[in-house]
Amino acid sequence: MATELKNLSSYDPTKVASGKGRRVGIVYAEWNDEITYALRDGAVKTLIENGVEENDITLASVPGSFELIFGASQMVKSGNYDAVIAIGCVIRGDTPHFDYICEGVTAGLSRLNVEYDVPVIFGLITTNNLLQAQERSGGRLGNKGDECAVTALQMMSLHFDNAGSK
Ligand code: DLZ
Repeated sequence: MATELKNLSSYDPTKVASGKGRRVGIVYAEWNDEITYALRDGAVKTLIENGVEENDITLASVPGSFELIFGASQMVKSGNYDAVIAIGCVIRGDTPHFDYICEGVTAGLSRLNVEYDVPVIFGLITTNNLLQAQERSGGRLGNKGDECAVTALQMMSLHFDNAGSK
């Protein structure tokens, strides 16, 4: 489903696992900080609304989205978190830099998810312009930070059911 058809902040609270007792690390990029701060704040608010203690949320800023890989990696390897949310915003410019950063961050965060036992949530907004980023960071289409928080809550309580129990 395209983001245009889904508000990033809407979710069914009855389907979201409680975050009570969970520890969450949030690493966010300073590049495009108008957007990333709004995403970060949305994630924190939604985690707290769903039971995560404020003291169990750790924030770390990195210069740009490319550094999210190292930041998330350090958080994962620390063993201190049940989930890590990586937040950044890459806006397409006139050079291929956009593609390199997006591909690098996607590959780096994907690798962490495969190699370690802590879910790393992909909170990277990739847009063609600033307006599209604003629409996804608390604007018309909701806040991707909220969506990342809900995803983290779900992934921290991932469990396997027998098909017969459904
Ligand atoms: C260099 C760069 C550019 C052009 N654009 C963005 C962007 O839109 N969003 C973002 O988060 N970071 C950008 N960066 C910075 C890189 O992620 C990285 O911090 C630098 O390449 C490191 O020197």
